[in-house]
Amino acid sequence: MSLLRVRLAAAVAVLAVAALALAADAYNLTKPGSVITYDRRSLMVDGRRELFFSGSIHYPRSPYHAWGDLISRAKEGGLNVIESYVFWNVHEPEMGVYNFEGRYDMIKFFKLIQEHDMFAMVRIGPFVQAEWNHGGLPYWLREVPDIIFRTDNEPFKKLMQKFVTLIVNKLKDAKLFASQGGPIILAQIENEYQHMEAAFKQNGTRYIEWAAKMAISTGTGVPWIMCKQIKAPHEVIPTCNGRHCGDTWPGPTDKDKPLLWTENWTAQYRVFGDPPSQRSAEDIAFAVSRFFSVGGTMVNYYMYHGGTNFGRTGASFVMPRYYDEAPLDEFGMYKEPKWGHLRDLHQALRLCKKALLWGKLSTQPLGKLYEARLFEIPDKKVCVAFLSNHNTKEDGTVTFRGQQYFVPRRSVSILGDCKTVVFSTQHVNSQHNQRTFHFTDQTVQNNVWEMYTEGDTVPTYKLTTVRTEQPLEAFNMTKDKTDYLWYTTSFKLDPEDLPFRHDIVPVMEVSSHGHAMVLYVNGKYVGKGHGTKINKAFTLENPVQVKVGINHVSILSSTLGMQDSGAYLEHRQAGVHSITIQGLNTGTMDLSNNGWGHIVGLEGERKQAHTEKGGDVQWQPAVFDKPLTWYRRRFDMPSGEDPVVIDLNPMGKGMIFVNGEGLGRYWSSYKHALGRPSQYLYHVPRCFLKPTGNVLTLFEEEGGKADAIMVLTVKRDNICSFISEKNPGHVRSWERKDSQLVAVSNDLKPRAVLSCPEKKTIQQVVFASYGNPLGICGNYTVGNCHTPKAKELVEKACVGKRSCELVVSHEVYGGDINCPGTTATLAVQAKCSKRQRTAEQ
Ligand SMILES: *[C@@H]1O[C@H](CO)[C@@H](O)[C@H](O)[C@H]1NC(C)=O
Ligand SMILES: *[C@@H]1O[C@H](CO)[C@@H](O)[C@H](O)[C@H]1NC(C)=O
Ligand SMILES: *[C@@H]1O[C@H](CO)[C@@H](O)[C@H](O)[C@H]1NC(C)=O
Ligand SMILES: *[C@@H]1O[C@H](CO)[C@@H](O)[C@H](O)[C@H]1NC(C)=O
Ligand SMILES: CC(=O)N[C@H]1CO[C@H](CO)[C@@H](O)[C@@H]1O
Repeated sequence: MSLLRVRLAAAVAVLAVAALALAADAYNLTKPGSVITYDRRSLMVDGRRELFFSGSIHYPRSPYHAWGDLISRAKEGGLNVIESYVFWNVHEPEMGVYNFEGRYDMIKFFKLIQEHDMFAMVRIGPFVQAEWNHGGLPYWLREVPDIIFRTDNEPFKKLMQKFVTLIVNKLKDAKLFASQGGPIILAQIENEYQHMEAAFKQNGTRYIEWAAKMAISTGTGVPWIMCKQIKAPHEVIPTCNGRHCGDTWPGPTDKDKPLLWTENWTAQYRVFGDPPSQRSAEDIAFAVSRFFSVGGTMVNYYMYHGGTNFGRTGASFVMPRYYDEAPLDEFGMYKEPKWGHLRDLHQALRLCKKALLWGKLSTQPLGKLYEARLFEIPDKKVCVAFLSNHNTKEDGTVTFRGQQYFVPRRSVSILGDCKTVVFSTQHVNSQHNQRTFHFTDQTVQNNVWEMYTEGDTVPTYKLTTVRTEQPLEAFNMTKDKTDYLWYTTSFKLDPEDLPFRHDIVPVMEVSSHGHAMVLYVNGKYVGKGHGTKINKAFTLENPVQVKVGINHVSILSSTLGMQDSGAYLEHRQAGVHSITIQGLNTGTMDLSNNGWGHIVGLEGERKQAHTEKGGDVQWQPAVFDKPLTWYRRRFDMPSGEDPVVIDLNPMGKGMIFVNGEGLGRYWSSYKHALGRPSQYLYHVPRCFLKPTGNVLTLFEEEGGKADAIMVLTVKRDNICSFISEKNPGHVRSWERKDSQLVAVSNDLKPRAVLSCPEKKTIQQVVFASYGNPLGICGNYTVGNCHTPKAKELVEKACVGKRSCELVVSHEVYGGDINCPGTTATLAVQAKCSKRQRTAEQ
């Protein structure tokens, strides 16, 4: 018996794819130019040493309306440098076609940094990784004949040089380099090349040397750096990326180069499938203190503000929400205590700047796992000491210069004059806050949905134009214009092919290089499957109802961004590659060479269904839970100024748009190990919204109850303080008295400062206890020691004010007579809100 297949003519058709400076040390950045030099000790601006506290903020990850606030909040957090990568694929989407508008207006971003009197670092790459689509490389580079990315390859080097030169010239035209009076003091070429060099061997070495010379030849007048590149060419400064550069990195081998830390991860970026990520304020402060204690003079927080991977800009599997755990969260709100604790650290280090930049470094072991590192200018009596405890489980006490110090587990204490503790990484004096999401009326008002479904008429082979014997590679087909590619084939079955027993159902097995797919047989939804960030390839196995005669297979394959790391990025593959049907009477049928038809993109994409006007599609009253369906509704902007998010918990997987702007890919059906979607709240910047009639559009692949989607607002109105009287007090500066440096402060008691978000005041003190309270911000409880008048005193000092300061001391609150001699902690939770309007208003 022979199996009759409809052998489809394989014809490849040509596819026409539519195609700071803080007051005292302010530099005058408007003067003709500054010279940036360096030695082992530090970078220097016009010969003057400086400490650099830098934060990464990537301009395309926030609307430009938000840049000014982000930069000023970074400055308020004690930073004097802002860093950004440059993103080649958004600036040159087609070869020779450039875009520097809106979120991509790099020049405007660096000018804003200058207006804030801060320095800047530009990391041009142009390969940047950055969890950004294709690591920043444009798709079209893959189609350049004989190209191999990031190695000694002429086509790549030629295009890389052209782009780097273009960017440098644009920055020069705007006079943005320090040498021209601009803010940019450092520029980066390539990115974490070290492990690529191992893959490309001598070609890699030749390439990285070429890259350094090429960068220098652009003549920026500022030093160039290479991060994570131990054997960097002599012309550039190698820098460290990591979590603990103070303990894991000995510094550049060239002894005339400073210790610069370009990426100190403030958390971990997340991909779909990842559980929440954390890195505590205490741990970051510990690592940064260690770095400065070994002679580091610049740290860059990666990220200081992450923002959003809007539309299709994220790398494979990376969620739209980027480094939400950074000191400024996805919405640009202060994440406390991270933001405040690092601000306090910067202030403490700056207070000790003289010793740090000009003092002589020495170390003193203080016992196993305890160490003192000090910088001292003896004749001037300028000194700073870092006392560290590397024991992760035990607090301890050390004796340093005849005095005893309590050093909590895994901490660094900074002694500003080698005597007075001005900062301890484990003692957080800054306030805490709690983020909450609030239901808005806009969720229920006008909750009327329309739909346009593609799932009822999935394409079959007949409708396709691009036909080959085997399924085609997906990135090659979609050319980064869409995530979606249809694969279709048809085959014929005779009655004797079908299983004789009715309880045997044939199984279809579809294998893909990634990233996800939805399978239809004979126009009916069969199932879905997906890979993961680590294992992008996957196989979908599903029982299928086949019939005698011609059967049609339609597979919608999707990708979630192009990979952003590793060698040979230009060869990465996605999409369906093989398919079989098992359990037929006649054995396994292999359809991999059966003749395949392809359609790039969705019908709704071609018809612009995502736009505010709704495109050329026939919108109809919605029926929910349908796969491959576009849904949309209108909603008004929630009142007030709190950030707005859309809760997509009820949905499966797809894309979300508001007024035609892509907010990113969503994937609520992919649950992480704790049983929750990695991200279900999607940021809608207020500048994307109009007061009324905003259009929310989704393309849903799997089905979901769109009418249960909620419009929410975001607040950080619960502010808290949790400070022990043992914490270091607040030192404002040093003064010389009888040739001794003494701390200038009202007194050296720790202080709690509670401060509401802009335009809000403290309306209520929800909790206050002076004693041994327990819990976390949002849920404190009274311990067994408690002074009765704490709440009343806090209310008196705080209610009705935007911010208030509370001294943490027995002298203020008294003691609990039942707990003599205990060290007390002040815990306060307060609620901020806008002042109540009066009845007449
Ligand atoms: C900065 O330098 C420019 C040019 O040298 C000069 O005109 C200006 O007065 C300076 N500004 C300050 C604040 O020193
Ligand atoms: C180095 O480049 C040459 C061509 O320029 C190529 O033949 C060789 O395979 C490359 N070696 C590696 C390790 O990439
Ligand atoms: C991508 O397409 C090019 C021709 O455009 C072809 O040479 C190459 O082999 C294709 N790559 C894959 C992985 O199919
Ligand atoms: C609040 O904290 C107490 C213990 O301090 C704990 O038992 C309780 O579950 C917490 N409640 C919430 C809502 O987190
Ligand atoms: C040098 C260093 O600390 N590298 C770490 C960076 O973070 C990743 C992910 O958390 C770790 O795997 C590395 O070890």
